[in-house]
Amino acid sequence: MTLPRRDFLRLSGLAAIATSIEPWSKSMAQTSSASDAKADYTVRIATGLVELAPAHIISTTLYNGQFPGPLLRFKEGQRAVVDIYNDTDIPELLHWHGQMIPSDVDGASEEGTPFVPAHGMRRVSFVPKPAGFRFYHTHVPAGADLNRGTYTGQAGPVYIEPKNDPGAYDREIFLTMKEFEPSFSRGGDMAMDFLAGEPIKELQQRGKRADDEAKEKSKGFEVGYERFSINGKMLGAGDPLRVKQGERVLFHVLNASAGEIRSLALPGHVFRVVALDGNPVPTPAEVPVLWLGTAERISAIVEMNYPGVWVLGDLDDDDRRHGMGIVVEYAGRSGKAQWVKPKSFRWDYARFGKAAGQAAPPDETIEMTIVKNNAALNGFNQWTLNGEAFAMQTMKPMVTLRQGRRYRLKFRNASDDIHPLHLHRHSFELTQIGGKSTAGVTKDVVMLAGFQELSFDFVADNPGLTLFHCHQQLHMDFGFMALFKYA
Ligand SMILES: [Cu+2]
Repeated sequence: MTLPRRDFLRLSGLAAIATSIEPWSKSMAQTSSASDAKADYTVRIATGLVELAPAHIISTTLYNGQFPGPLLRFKEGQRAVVDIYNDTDIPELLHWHGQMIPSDVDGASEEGTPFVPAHGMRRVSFVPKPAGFRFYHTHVPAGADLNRGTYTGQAGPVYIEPKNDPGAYDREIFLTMKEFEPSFSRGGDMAMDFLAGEPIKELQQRGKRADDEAKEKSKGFEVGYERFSINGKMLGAGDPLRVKQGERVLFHVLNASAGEIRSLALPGHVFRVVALDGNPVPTPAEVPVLWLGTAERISAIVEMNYPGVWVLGDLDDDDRRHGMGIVVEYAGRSGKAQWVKPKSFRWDYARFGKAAGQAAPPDETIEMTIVKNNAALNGFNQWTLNGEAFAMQTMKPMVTLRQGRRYRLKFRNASDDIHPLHLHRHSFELTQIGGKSTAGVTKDVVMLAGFQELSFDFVADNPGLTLFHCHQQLHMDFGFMALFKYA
């Protein structure tokens, strides 16, 4: 399928390189003067193979020839140097998701980060923060091209070691959940009913009005996948996670999908959630199932006290059958891995918030209403925020921030889709979600349920252009983005 949009995105990407050279020449000069020093890490972007299973070896773009990309460990507050080589034919961007770093190294062209040129390299240097579980991934738009952006294998975990580690666990295991072999379809089958809260009538009516007004009566394209994996292996194809009875395992789970929402359960076990998006939660709590929107991370401790051979897997039977799971095998146990469907369970972020918490009042509240225009762009849904779809041509900032002020963003979702909302270079505190007030849960991605509202607060404490977007590649490429600038 060739669509004009694809060429447009390619051209706009090149235009952004040209415009970014001048404003960032100063930082380029700084980085080149440090070029004698050895980099802490080298990341090489290139086409490679992933053996999802012996009979399913796929070709995609990878970091250092592997999926997931290597775990990069940094020390909080200690400057790091990373050399990024791009062996592909297209300019790339490597985004340091969840870090509070300057715009020129954050890895988003909309913020002014220079591209890593095709067949070229760029050295970046930054002070990693805050401590916790972060990740890195490509930030190029994909549009109608399913061989680009987060549809590829360009994702890997980052762990920023805190100055002091509490560490009430025996070992750490990183799990990256990821789908491969994407294709477009009309309509999807995303789980919808697992988030706390109820749809708001007014938003349903607003959504219906948009449907009625739309020229196209059919829904736009959705993306589906053939293969599912954890740490680059389909269920049963890789080594099992070998555990001992009584062990406390700290799982760091990353949903590195381009747009899917994932769940994870381990029969007979509970997850004690200790951090969301790498940030410790005020109220650690035990849950039977983890739910992760696109780009979300959960750190959870599992006490291994139910010996057997189990499937740690997604609740979706079809996705699990196509690979979304990993076997957990207790020492001295063998046999076929067992899956037991957990009881239905609603995911409620407020559960992990302060017990009787009220967030500090904001200096300013900004409301954003999200509307979907069915199939308005060559068969793709177009997304608007307060009536405006983000335009790559103009990159016009929507919001002007003043440093030091506390902003409350109130999102009203007039669509039936779940949106994993992401703010770059800042973290935010959830203040209202699923119809409830909350405080203390600090994140950088949050799922907004269909026809619901949520509010989060953030302090404008990291000057520079800042991107806000839905983390679904398909939504962000077709309008669901906004740029914030500092006054
Ligand atoms: Cu979205």
